[in-house]
Amino acid sequence: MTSAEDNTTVPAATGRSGPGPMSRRRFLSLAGAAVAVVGTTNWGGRVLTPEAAYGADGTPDLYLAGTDGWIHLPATPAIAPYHPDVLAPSDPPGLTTYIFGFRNVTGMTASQRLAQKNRAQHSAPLFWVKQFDPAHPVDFTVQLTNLGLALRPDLFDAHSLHWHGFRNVIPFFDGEPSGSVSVPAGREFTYVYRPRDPGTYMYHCHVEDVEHVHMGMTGLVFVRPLQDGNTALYRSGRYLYNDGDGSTGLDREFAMFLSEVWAEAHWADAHIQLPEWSDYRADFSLLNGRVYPETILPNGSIDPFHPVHAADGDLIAPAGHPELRYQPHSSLVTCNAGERVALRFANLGFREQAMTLTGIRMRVVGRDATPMRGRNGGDTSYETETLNIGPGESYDVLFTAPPHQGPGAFDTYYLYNRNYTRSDNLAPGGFGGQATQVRVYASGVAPQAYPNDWGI
Ligand SMILES: [Cu+2]
Repeated sequence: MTSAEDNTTVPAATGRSGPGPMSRRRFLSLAGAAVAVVGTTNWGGRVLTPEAAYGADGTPDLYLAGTDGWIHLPATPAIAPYHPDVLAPSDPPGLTTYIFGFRNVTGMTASQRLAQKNRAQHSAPLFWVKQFDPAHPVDFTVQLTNLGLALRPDLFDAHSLHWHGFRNVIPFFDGEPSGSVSVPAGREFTYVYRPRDPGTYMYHCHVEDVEHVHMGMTGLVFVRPLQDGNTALYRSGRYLYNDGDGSTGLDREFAMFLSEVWAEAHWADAHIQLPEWSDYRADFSLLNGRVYPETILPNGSIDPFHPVHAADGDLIAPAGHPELRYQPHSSLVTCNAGERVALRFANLGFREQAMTLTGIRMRVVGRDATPMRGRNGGDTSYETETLNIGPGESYDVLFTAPPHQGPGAFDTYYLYNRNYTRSDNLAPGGFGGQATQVRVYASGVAPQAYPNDWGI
């Protein structure tokens, strides 16, 4: 791997700064082994120091806020006194569980932004970036503000952004607080990314990370390949990787983010108690922040770059489901027969999961943001019906929607966790819930405006 020194500027004879000599390590970093090059270099035509980025007052591509809040999980059967939590607000109705989390506050006024304290969502906003293009060098910036924890002002925890698996060259933007910076309550910070490697990642706060990850400061992020736009290899011009042959071309894409809730730990944070993490026992397994069958209810406003919110900046609940205001991501997969559908899986729960798609073979074409190619470039993708996903892992999967059978408007296939206690609502009222449906229509599903968009 590379290190920060690879990107250190060596003053040129003219006095202007310029790239250093082409050492072997530097050559390797340029060859694509590295990502997010941010040092005192003008490689790529732009001088950028951490100090410059820190002081940048330009408009960030994305503006996130870290805070606390409440989400809805099935209230019965209860786990007294932990679930549902008696401290949960009554508006909107149905909230049960205290969380920490992020919100997308891009484009908000200062008063709207500050009003999002105690309005965190789970999972965190899904977003994506384009692979860094040396021909058109533009960095991706994410500003993070820490609004503080409304319910726990005694916990003056900082927050940070950590792209898990992202091959950062320097730690400055890595978000790991002992080797980098984090954002104290009331402050903000701008992260700068130069994404070199396409694929599916996850991001999370890295402060007190077992606690903050479990409390909900987790989401999915992915990097779109430079090959996007090439309609010669695949009709849609959209891909998972720079495959060179169209093998990862896709017509639709859906994020499938796996997380967990141990009710006692969430209750403990709300009630000024200390959870004992060695007692960890997840009560709920979540898919995109919800449990089945709520996973198949509509999306809220989830397009990160065209956010729609209430006048005060609050999230707008999916129609008819006020309890899901802070869980905006649907997991329902909709597609037309014959289309190629990408599922981007990432797991930031603390247990291994086994996601099965019944009746349709999945082809695994990427793992941990790495295309399934051998050393000689050979195809190492494989077909499976079940994905075993460890904590911190991501998988990119493609399937081709089978012909529509009927007689209904759509055929339903189930995508669920094979460990039934984590996938199905076996208990009365519904526990577990890492399950959703794939609905295949004969035709008529419109092109997606953004990932997880139903198109209907
Ligand atoms: Cu945090």
